Amino acid sequence: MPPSTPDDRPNAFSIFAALAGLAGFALAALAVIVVSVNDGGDSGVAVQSSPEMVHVGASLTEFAITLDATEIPVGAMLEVTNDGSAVHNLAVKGTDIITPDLNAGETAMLDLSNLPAGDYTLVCAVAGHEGAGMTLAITISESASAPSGDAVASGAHDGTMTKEEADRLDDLMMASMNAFPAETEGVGNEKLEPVSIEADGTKVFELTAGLIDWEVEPGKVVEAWAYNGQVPAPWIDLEVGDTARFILTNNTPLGTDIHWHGITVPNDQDGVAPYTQEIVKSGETYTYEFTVVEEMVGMYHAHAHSQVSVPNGMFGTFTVGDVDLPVGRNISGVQIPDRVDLALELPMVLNDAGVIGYSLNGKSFPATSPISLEQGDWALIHYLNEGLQSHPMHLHGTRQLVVAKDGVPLDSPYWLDTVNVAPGERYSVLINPQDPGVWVFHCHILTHVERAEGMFGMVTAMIVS
Ligand SMILES: [Cu+2]
Repeated sequence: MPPSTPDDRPNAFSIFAALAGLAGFALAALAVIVVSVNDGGDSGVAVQSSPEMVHVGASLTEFAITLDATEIPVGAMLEVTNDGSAVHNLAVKGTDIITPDLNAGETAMLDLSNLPAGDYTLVCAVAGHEGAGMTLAITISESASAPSGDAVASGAHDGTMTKEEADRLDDLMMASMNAFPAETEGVGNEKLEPVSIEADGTKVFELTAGLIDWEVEPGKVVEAWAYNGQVPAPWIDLEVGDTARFILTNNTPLGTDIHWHGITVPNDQDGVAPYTQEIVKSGETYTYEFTVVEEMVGMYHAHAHSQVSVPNGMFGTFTVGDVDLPVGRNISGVQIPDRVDLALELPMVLNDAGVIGYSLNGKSFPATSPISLEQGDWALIHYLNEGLQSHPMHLHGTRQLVVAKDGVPLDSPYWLDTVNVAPGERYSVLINPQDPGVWVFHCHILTHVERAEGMFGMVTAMIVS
């Protein structure tokens, strides 16, 4: 290829300029399309707004709508955030202007710019929520001034980032990781002890469902839905042949039931209202009783209104007996000793939604618990996915031997460094770290573990001494 001559350059530049001009035209056309779609008024998401467009903050909770101002200038947008724990939306009554359904923590824009001046009513259109109090009168007027403090967040990560901004983000990332392990209030997964044992040996347990304050990450306290005041719920650990009675008290606002996920129970104990029982209304109690007949790694959670209660914290681990370990066997060239004494058996409950959000055992990094082991220790970890997404769980420094799937011991255990766990699944893995150090242990969907301000969510570390 000949070296470029001064004569070539204008040519190359003019082609570039022409391409850039075309791209600019395409972007402008796209902007027009986006704006015109939004002008239809049927969508509250991802809008382009002119610089002078006024944004008014709106917050949804149980069961109230809170606005920065109820007198709103013509042409404004509402920036709507679900600060509650249930699903909500926001609509202008008598119009088709409505946001999508928002899960806890989600935000959408509601475009009011097509509405002429006048009086309107905002409501949450989720069944029953308007009647419960989610209704608010507003006035749109020519004379209203913009409320101070535009709350629209900006987070540009393009080529315009300054060195100062990059350094600031680097510092935040390092600080977030150096904050591990952080102390927070509350621990989940504590073993559930019987409140009494009947003469015939029946173990009687109490499970009380209710709303609690839960510190999910340092300083971030959410209104969780929980059994016995903890997230995850207490760990139920029985032996094959045990008969257990569970007395459920429902102090949550909605009706509920308990499904024993993966545990073999008679149909009338399956916990699915209205098929196998009546729904347990708020304030009521209900009793389950069954005998566990086989070894299992299971879970328990609400079935009715599960899309609200489970992501918000009503989930727990239920083990029966011990998982059969492949002792004395050779697995892909690795000899497992004849005797394996576990230094640790750890349920790791995965979640990604509701007020708990991306978390391991009810905590978001750096509040997740480190896994402390000594060189050569054996540990058994049960992944239990109570979330709405799959999570590929990746452990640095040692392979994971998958010994059971959904509580069933595998005829052919296998080694992985990343175990993908879909909603409802359980995987039991054996680890035997040999190299000391701090080894991170995290979901490998990177947005489940990092945001611009640093590491969070589904991360912990195995600390081998
Ligand atoms: Cu994930």
